[in-house]
Amino acid sequence: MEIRVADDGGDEMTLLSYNGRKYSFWPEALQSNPLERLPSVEIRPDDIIICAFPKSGTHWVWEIVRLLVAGQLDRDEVSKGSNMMEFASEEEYKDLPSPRILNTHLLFSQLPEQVKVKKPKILYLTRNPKDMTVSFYNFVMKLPMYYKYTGEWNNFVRPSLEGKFDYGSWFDYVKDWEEVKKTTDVPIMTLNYEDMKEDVFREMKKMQDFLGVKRSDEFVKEVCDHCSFTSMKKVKADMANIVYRKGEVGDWKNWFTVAQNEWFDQIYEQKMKDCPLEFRYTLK
Ligand code: PPS
Repeated sequence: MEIRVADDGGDEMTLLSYNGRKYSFWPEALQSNPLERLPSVEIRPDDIIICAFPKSGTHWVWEIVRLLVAGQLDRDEVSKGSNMMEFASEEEYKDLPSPRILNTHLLFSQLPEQVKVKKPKILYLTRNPKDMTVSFYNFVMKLPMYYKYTGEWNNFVRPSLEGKFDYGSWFDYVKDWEEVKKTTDVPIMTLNYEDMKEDVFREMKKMQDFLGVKRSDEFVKEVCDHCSFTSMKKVKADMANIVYRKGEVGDWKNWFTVAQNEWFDQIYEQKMKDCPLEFRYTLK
């Protein structure tokens, strides 16, 4: 169902509501909603699933994993979008060659039921919530045909972090994954955007160990370069100005006012008091 949700200034955005949760809106979903079919989607044991809250660097990790697994730097423009679990059609799921590199912003409990049985490898990615929120705001503003939103940053921050918009609350999302990691026997590796910005080569070596892929250091370095922000912005022409905005740690300082920052720190303390997750908001 198509819904309109207001920010703190009364400006509304269009979203998709399904089973009590909110998703990014796209008109085709009103005809055939892939989310309805998702629980029964067939999973293959060699699937790799990248899970992240929106704007955490999913495109970056997806491209790295795609190239690491392929073992070659092809320049084919495969779109991450057609491998996105909540949007993929039945045909797209079936037609993707193994190993499929799937990606999603859904919770673990929303993934296909076969995930628990087939135990595909999951790469779970996090990013500091201040930069994530800035990235989210800019993304929404760049897609007026879907979100139909023209609100101000000042009116966006609070409702966004309180979970009013698509995919709900970042806090609930990361806390849910922390619980899942404690209980499931599905293999999950946690990645973090700031760690990747600090040393992507180091993080890629960990990724390939987890995925059971062995590539030479030279190749891993080539993938690092191929997947740098500048290179991806150039190559991924279709999404260049929408997804590849700044690619930095700490841009939130250009957006959060002192008051918003104080409010955020207070909310973080309150919501995360039982969850020992820590994030870096700047890199030295
Ligand atoms: S989406 O649409 O939710 O799947 O977006 P997602 O890919 O998760 O996150 C988009 C942000 O990731 C940044 N990005 C990168 N950073 C560093 N290096 C590379 N190669 C890279 N590719 C994407 C992208 O710029 C978005 O962050 P912001 O802060 O908006 O620039």
